[in-house]
Amino acid sequence: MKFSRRDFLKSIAVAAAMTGSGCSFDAGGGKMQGPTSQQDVEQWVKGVCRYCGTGCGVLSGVSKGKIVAVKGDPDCAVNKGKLCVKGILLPKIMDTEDRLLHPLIRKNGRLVRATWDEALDLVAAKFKEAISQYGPDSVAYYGSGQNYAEEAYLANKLFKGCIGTNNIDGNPRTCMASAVAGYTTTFGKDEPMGTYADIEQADVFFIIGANMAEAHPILYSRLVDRKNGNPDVKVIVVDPRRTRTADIADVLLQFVPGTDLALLNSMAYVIIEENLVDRDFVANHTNFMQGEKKISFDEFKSFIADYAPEKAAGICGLPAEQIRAVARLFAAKGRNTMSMWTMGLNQRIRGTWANNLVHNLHLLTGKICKPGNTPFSLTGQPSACGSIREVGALSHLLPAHRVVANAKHREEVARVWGVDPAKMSPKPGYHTIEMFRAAADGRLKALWVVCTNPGQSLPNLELYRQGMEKTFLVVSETYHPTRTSELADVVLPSALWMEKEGIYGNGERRTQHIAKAVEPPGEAKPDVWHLMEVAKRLGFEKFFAYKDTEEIWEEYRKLTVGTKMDLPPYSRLRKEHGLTWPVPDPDGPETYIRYAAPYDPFVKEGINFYGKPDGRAVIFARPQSNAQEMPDSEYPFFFSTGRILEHWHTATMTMNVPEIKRAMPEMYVELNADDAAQIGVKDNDYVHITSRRGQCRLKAKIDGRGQPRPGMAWAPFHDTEISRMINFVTIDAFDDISKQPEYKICAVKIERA
Ligand SMILES: Nc1nc2c(c(=O)[nH]1)N[C@H]1C(S)=C(S)[C@@H](COP(=O)(O)OP(=O)(O)OC[C@H]3O[C@@H](n4cnc5c(=O)[nH]c(N)nc54)[C@H](O)[C@@H]3O)O[C@H]1N2
Ligand SMILES: Nc1nc2c(c(=O)[nH]1)N[C@H]1C(S)=C(S)[C@@H](COP(=O)(O)OP(=O)(O)OC[C@H]3O[C@@H](n4cnc5c(=O)[nH]c(N)nc54)[C@H](O)[C@@H]3O)O[C@H]1N2
Ligand code: SF4
Ligand SMILES: [Mo]
Repeated sequence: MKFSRRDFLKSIAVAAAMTGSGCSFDAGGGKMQGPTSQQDVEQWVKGVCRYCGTGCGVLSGVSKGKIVAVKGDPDCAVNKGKLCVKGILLPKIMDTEDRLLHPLIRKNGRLVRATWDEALDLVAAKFKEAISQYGPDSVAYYGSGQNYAEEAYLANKLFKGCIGTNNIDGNPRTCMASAVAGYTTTFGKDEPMGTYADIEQADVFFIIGANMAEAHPILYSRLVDRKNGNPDVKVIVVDPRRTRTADIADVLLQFVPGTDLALLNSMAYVIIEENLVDRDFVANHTNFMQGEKKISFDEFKSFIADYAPEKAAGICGLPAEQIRAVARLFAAKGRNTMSMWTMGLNQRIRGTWANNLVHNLHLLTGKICKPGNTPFSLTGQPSACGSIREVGALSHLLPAHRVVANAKHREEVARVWGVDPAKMSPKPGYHTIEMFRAAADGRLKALWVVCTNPGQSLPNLELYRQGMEKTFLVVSETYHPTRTSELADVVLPSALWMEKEGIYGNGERRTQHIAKAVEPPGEAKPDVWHLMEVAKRLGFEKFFAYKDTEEIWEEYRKLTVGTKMDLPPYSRLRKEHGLTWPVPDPDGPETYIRYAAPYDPFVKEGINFYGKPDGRAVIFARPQSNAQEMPDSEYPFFFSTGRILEHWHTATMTMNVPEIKRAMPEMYVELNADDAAQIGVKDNDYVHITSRRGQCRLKAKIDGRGQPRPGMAWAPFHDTEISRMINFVTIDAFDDISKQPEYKICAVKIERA
């Protein structure tokens, strides 16, 4: 199937992949020429897009102290000069009416202007009081995959090293935790072995639970180019909803939500039954396991016997022959296969297992650690990898993929931090849901939220908003009000992207530098400054005496040396256009593929999964298991949630872009046409979506951009209007391994409003 540029533009709704100069696009009727003006640009400053984990390089055009234009960085390997609509329109998020220009403190129930000293003294006093009265575990920090690495690094040092609590978590828990757990259980180390360059080498794409056309548009454009240039390339899309991504699919498996485990096991069944296993690879590089127990290939085979396509077909709602066909495509000898997935697998109570089962298919067929052959988890946020997974800013982690439970790891980190290792707790702190539960039930006395908006983005929101109101809440934000800052006791104004220098690490292990291009407005200050000032007031000044972000980075970099996650020096990152780690020689090359010679500098020959003591990856026996909440007679629909191209999460940034706001002012719910007819709902009618936890009221879209299968409804979570905030409806059940919540499935009823 040939896919034209026109189809591509249509498929991503508004023009994406526009080059920086003189582009135009039609945003819902309002024709706009050249979204940003390049005429008066005095200087182009190098950075990285503020939004998705693709990590497109950008050049920001500065004029009279303002960013007036953004174009794709032609020297960045990720995007080679292309940007999607959100990237191109970045200048519009800088200078907005709702930018927070000075600190706010709650007095007599109202947030009023305060000086920096008043605000910081109050934060320090409240944290001190809680720590001395209730101990270090009565305070917590909730951070973000959109923070610069230096910001997350300092937060980790302050809380884990100085205060002595591991209560630091962040929004990647809602996003990447199952991918982390998947990689670490299967391979012993986090993060993908491949890079985006595999896209240009792959012949078969297995895209499961990812809507790349809307969520990773520039990667999607690379996929479209690969397919257009090579007629033999096949694309398989697995999603219970027909999405824009499915427009280029050769096969769409529009299956029953939550039946991925059955499908993936059934593909493994076919691979074994039809002799598509790479026996040498399996014998030399893998172990089979069921839970903690090592099993034999034959035992695995009898486990998988339950998943014959004829049986899985009934569970998944797919023809058995289609499952067979897809397994054959995946496993075809002599062809390269790349899997990509995102939240459709991760945001599930069996997200970790689902990740394991994708890895299984690559391990069984040996389609791994070779160009174009890789199980590649797409990362959501611009620096969920760089700032959270690598820095170790989750409640169980320490820098460079270390863990708090390991005494040697704690000592190594304490040495570089200059703190007493005895002060560092071996006990993992609160993960996200537990943290906000602790706020709701009073265990948490003070909470600092930085660069994330949990007052809108957490599931089962009613409970957690109450928690945020109860506890002493500090919010570092660029805008006000947001659905979180409105609940705060103190709001600290933050410098935004390119108003501060720092590092992002994207989804392919690429570390990239963002220069400071302009001054922040008003009294806004970088988040590192917030952290250093609070640390000082808590008595930890000597641990935070940095003169710039380079010093912070170089301290952190020491912790990466010799870990096989070696990061490059700042001086190099300033000059170059991103490097994929490990970069063990500070002046040496980046790494294309991990675990395999000749690419990985730590592997002399062949393949070595060195994250595991015996160098072998694990093929796991994991059974199908239902979502936490399944449809029943009272709540008969599957309800799923996600995102659309134009908006970013809680839309604090994108609703500030007039062109985007005009095109997509209000969120909606997608219904299947047959379901809509049955409940008597027409396109654009309003409906109530009700779960056991809450309700929202949304416009119905039938045969719109995405089309759910019968029995399923789907809505984006970008709307800030209380009656349209779908997280009052979603469930807070979470994966017991990764602790990631199940945003992708709950049960609802749908009625005309
Ligand atoms: N435009 C835009 N891009 C973004 C973001 C944004 O806000 N806006 N956010 C970024 C972030 S942080 C993230 S995490 C990524 C997320 O990127 P994606 O995960 O690609 O996006 P989602 O829309 O959350 O969900 C993807 C798909 O999962 C499907 N799905 C639902 N249930 C199931 C299921 O049971 N099985 C399977 N296989 N699929 C299912 C949904 O129908 C949906 O099409 O996007 C990143 N990119
Ligand atoms: N229903 C549903 N809910 C979901 C999901 C879903 O699929 N469905 N997905 C989940 C996922 S994957 C994610 S990643 C989360 C994302 O959820 P959030 O992280 O809560 O959403 P954002 O809108 O990205 O919040 C970032 C905030 O940081 C502010 N900000 C921007 N730049 C800076 C800065 O430099 N410093 C500071 N201090 N603040 C800044 C922005 O204004 C914004 O308010 O949502 C989760 N929630
Ligand atoms: S694809 Fe992602 S990183 Fe690239 S311009 Fe678009 S939002 Fe930015
Ligand atoms: Mo995410």
